[in-house]
Amino acid sequence: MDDGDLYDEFGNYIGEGEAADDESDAPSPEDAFEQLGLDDESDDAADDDGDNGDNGDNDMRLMHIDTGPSNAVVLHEDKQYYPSAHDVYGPDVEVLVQEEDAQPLSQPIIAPVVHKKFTVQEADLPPVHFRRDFLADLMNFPEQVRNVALAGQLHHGKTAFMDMLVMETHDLQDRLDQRKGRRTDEQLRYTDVHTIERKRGISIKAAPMTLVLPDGSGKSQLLNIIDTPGHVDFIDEVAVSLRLVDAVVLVVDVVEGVQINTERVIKHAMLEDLPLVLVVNKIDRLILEMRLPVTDAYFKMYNVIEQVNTVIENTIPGQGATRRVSPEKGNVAFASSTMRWCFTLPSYAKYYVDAGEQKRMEQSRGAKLLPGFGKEKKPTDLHQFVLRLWGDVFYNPELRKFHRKGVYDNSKRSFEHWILEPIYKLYTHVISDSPEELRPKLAQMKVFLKPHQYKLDANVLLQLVCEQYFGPSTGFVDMIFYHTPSPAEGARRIVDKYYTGPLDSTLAQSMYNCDQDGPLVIQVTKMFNTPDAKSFNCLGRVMSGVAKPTTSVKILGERYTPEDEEDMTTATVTDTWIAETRYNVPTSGVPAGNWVLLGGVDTAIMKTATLVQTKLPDNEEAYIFQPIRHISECVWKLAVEPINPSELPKMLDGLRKVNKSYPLVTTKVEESGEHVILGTGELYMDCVMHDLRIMYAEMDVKISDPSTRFSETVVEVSSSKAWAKTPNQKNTITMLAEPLDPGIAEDIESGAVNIKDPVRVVGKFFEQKYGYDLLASRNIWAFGPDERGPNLLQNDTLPSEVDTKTLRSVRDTIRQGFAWATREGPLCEEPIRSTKFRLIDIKLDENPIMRGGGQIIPTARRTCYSSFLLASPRLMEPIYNVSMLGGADTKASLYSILAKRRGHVLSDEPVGGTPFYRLQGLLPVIDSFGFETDLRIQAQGQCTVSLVFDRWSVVPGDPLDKSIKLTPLQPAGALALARDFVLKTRRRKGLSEDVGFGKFLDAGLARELREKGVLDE
Ligand SMILES: Nc1nc2c(ncn2[C@@H]2O[C@H](COP(=O)(O)OP(=O)(O)O)[C@@H](O)[C@H]2O)c(=O)[nH]1
Ligand SMILES: [Mg+2]
Repeated sequence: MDDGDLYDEFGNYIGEGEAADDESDAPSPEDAFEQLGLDDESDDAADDDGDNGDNGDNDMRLMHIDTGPSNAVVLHEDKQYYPSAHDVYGPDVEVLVQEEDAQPLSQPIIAPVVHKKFTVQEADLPPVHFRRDFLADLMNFPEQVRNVALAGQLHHGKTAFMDMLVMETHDLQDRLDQRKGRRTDEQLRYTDVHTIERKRGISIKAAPMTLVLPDGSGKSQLLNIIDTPGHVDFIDEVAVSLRLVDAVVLVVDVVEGVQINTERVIKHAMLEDLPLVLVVNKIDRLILEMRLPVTDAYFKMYNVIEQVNTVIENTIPGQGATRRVSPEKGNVAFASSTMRWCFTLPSYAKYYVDAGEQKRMEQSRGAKLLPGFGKEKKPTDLHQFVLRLWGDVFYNPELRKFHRKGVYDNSKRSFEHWILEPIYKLYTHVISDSPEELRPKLAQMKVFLKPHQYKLDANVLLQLVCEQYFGPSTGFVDMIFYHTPSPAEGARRIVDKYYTGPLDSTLAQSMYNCDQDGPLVIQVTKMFNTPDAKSFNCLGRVMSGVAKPTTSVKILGERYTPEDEEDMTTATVTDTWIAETRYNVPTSGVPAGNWVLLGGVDTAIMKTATLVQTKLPDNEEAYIFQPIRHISECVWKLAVEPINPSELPKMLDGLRKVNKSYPLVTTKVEESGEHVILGTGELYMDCVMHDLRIMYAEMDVKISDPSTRFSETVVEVSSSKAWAKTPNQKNTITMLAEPLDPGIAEDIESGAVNIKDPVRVVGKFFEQKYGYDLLASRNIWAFGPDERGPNLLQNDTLPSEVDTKTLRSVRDTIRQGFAWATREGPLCEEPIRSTKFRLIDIKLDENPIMRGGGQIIPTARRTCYSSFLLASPRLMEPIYNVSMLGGADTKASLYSILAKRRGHVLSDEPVGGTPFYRLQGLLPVIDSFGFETDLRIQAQGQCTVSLVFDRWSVVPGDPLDKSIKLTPLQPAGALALARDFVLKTRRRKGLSEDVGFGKFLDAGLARELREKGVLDE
């Protein structure tokens, strides 16, 4: 070390020995003082001396800013002993000075910035096999676009099917190859992005993607596909997705066949007039897992397809034939999505026909002679060939002829001969042959692999071979394009069915035509949270016009009507993306007929909304699209409460966001101040609570024991007329309550009859279906509590006794009283159901002021209540349909568990071609908590079970019977259940234990009833 290294330019010693000494000795102030004069270079050198350079030393340095003694006179007040924070940290750093420790030690004074991420997202736009600007161009041609949803039962392979399409369009292979260890075999699940979806391996949110895929003729087509969850609890996501599409792609596992959710999806699709195409998935399971012989495999597929057709026929009796799905029609595809292949009869037949002359055929498909249809030289007619590939059509290879009957020993069904056998052979060879044997055979089929690939795992090898053998899913794309309507054709169905405005307006016409140049209308049905869960993006379908960023729009909520504009706000669309689930592609505009993901409009939207441009041409009025008609009902109830009461506003904000994220969830506040969340089932609520606690509110939330919604009903006609006087004693209303005929409540709820239709139409419905007489059917005033409410208000007054004109003047107020009464019944403030209220007499004051709303509404309500209480009121509870699939030895567990929980089994049948059984039963929702876990434990996980809301059923026992003694902590007896439920519900809601006839009955009526002995003292 020479002197230059030992001394700095100021002559200070910076050599090693001294520095080491410095470390051990505390630096004297003078040292520190001197070091302050060091320039950057020596500073670095000092740092280099050792990583554990003395921090105290550093601090000292910062504390001194005086640079040596000076002779200048410094006034006392100008003296600066310490540097200011600004000097030390520079201008860019915000400095907080805190007097006292206000926070607990566990909380950092300056909290680190946390980047929250609750969904898997691509960092950049991933490479794709098409050009993105081409995709954007294609959107302008509705005839080349299709909007479809993948739907079906849980684990039937929808997400896997989507993965297959993603792999065909996205360049992800490199990324997959980099996976190591156990992760190599993991399914991609590209459209499962939410944390819970990844953790639990099921889809819980709908996931849209827009892909450009080639069809059979090599032409590029645009597919907007939405992958929906299959779990029965999340069927609300299916309902909102189906609003955006023009057709449903039903995915069915060929082994399990049609299951409960498959049924519900088919039913919904049929009732909404949605075209349906079928994908029979997991064909590989028949070969590898079930090891079915070729003929049995054919029957199994046939059986599954016919199951679908049976459900279709049962849903729309008499029209099933036109909506049939069948392979020879081309609307059924066969697939094995994990093996990444998919074909339809036309696409498979095309391989043969395209192969042209027989010689090449012989080479490529192993000595199969194509049928000549009579003339040997004539090329095979693809269409005729396809028609003969399904059903009981047999092929004789020697004669090269089709027969209706298998007359020859070796004649097989043509589907087996031409399709199943080659696939079986392919699978068998790949799995059992050595690489040397395999290579020539694969070469015959025009499949060529790299040498190292032959050594791969059988599964991976199979996948590689199948990928080459079957090629891309052009069959699927063709199926979609030939059998589902384009957005332009599909728009008519959507507008006719769901648009509430006049259909002859220019706006409606422009939507019918899917007109890009028309005024902007977007139907938004689904909200997706951003990865940090702070806000939402809204997915909608552009019905007319072009959705562009920075456009101002009017957001019309579900309660908007041109007369009542309260539920309307304006906002500016900040972004219009093409939604790809894991990433969003920004665009300059999305034209009519396509889906758009909108940014910047989420605050005003709760569930669904209609967006229109701020000013419509010719000042036309805008109307909304109807809210979604859901397939399921929310009956599962949970009360929530913040652990720290001061965090209530935070929880409310969280609840608002949960409400946006889950289409069917409802939240409300009970009179007692309890916050209640209603959902469809256990898993649903589990996900809701996860999102509330972890994503949206980030706080601890206490929950009550789970409970259910109840309903109140009557089982007899009121034992005596119930009347009540208005508070001014000038008017009297008299009513009777009675049960509705079975089926009416369901018809009203399903929309089979609509109170908004003309009286004639509504009357005819009740006349024809339920045998109402003409007078009664024309006098139906209202359904309650709302248009779809399962109760009925009927005017049964005699025109000879009541002046019709005065009666008409109070009709609306009586309706309102009726709606109020049916919304909250007298037993425990749960909605009334399946009850008819008949207005049999009314005395009204001459003076209109004396019969105003303030007088009539509460009195009508009280009359409803008293007639209700006099008609043997009963409590109703929701019932789940239990559907289980499992082996023979798991059956007993279901029987025993159901019996313990007031449930029972309805049907028990084997699933053809498999060792499984399918059992169906009923189970009260209130006894279903923990049922699934119970069953899984008993059956050791060998079964799957789905619980879906099925019906309302009367709880045994009289809820008003005071003679029943209920002992705390003991289960109530069978006939005491109703009373038990009513009392518990009342207690929870903070109501008095006594239902209180006195509160609802008019004093005069009560006296009258006591005299008659109808009412106890
Ligand atoms: N054997 C076989 N398994 C499949 C196939 N498609 C999907 N699976 C498996 O079925 C399970 C559920 O698939 P997933 O796509 O998540 O079902 P989803 O609920 O309909 O979305 C996964 O374990 C897949 O590996 C298939 O074609 N063959
Ligand atoms: Mg899925």
